[in-house]
Amino acid sequence: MRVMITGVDGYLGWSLAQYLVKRGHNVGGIDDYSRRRWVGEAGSQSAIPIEKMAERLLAFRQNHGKNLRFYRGNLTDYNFVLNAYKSFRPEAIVYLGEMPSAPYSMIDVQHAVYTQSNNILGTLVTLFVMREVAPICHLVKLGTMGEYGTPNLDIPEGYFEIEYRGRKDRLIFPRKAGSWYHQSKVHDSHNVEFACRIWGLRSTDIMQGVVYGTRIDEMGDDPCLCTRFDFDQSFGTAINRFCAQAIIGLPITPYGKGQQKRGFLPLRDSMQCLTLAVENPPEKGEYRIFNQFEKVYSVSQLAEKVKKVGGRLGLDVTIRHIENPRVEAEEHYYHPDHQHLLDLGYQPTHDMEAELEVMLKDLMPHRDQIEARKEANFPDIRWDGTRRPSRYL
Ligand code: USQ
Repeated sequence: MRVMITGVDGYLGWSLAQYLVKRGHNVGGIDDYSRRRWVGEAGSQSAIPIEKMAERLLAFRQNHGKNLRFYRGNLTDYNFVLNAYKSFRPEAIVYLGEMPSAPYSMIDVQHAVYTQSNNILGTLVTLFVMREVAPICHLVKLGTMGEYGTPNLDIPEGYFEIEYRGRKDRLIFPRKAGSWYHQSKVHDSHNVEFACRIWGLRSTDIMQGVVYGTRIDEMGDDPCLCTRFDFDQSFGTAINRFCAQAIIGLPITPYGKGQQKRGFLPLRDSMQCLTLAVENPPEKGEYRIFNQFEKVYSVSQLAEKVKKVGGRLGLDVTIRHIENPRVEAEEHYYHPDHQHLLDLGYQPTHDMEAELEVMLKDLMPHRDQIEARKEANFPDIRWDGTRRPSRYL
């Protein structure tokens, strides 16, 4: 298939391009390098050095024997996106090109407005372009498990049956997101569902959990093929941050009680699942929702795992709870369904500790790179709009 990846320079996008090309697909990509800029603005850098796009594309061709057709531009620019899709003629679009950080979106009004306009308008433009030039193309849209929040109910995969005052309907399960970023994904979901309903487009909306990991096998040993790895307070996800902390001897930082539960999955599982969605498209007009994660853990359980595996590798790892900079439930019920991808053949990586060992070993040679930006690791962006470093509890 011809698959266009928006956000191809990012953590997931660069990995997915390689995963797909190894499976025989033709891959195109769109990016304007915003992720590099945002992380720079956060005072950080990728722990694993990444090359400029020109070098990445060369290495891609040399290692995978095929070109990645790259289009540099902004996803909210209708004419640019129209021309890119006219030229590439995608059969599937994997839409990863959004600002993905909850803390970044909570900094102030400018960051909240930027996040929502970038994410929501970019998706909206793609929907219009699809209607115009690619109406049968399948949009695999990256949403987030965070759209649901943590309701005191089981979380279905998107839809649920409801009976109210004697009448029944099948509706989209209510959303209760926890940041301006997560809210942007909720708005995206509503727009995508609407476009499928009125224009007959087809889409899979992926409610993905928190991804961790440094590599997928398809990257081989060429350093030009590595994907980025962020560990700052905004762009590093919990486990990735914990591993970076373990490497340079900073205490691992569960926020508050550490009993927050989330669905987690390794990078290699994320690639497997996105590919299953691409290769098994929905019907015309269908809007379907997948909950994409391997297993639910609490933040404290993860901290303990990183400590254990780090200890095996000779690292002296400590865990220190800090004041939670976010407004979120620290103890709650969490039971989301995740059956659709298993039905399509998803084979979860069950061995988290083996994955953590790979990560820590991959990060060890880049200790200096992490050390140089360790100031950016500690959280000071607070959900009440103020900025001050969290205290140790
Ligand atoms: N957390 C800590 N300590 C840390 C970092 C995070 O306790 O040092 C906690 C957070 O308070 C939260 C949980 O770990 O309860 C997850 O935080 P995170 O930063 O790993 O993830 P989050 O902000 O939710 O966002 C990440 C991605 C986002 C994606 C989301 C999936 O950045 O793009 O949408 O994971 S999910 O969490 O399922 O909504």
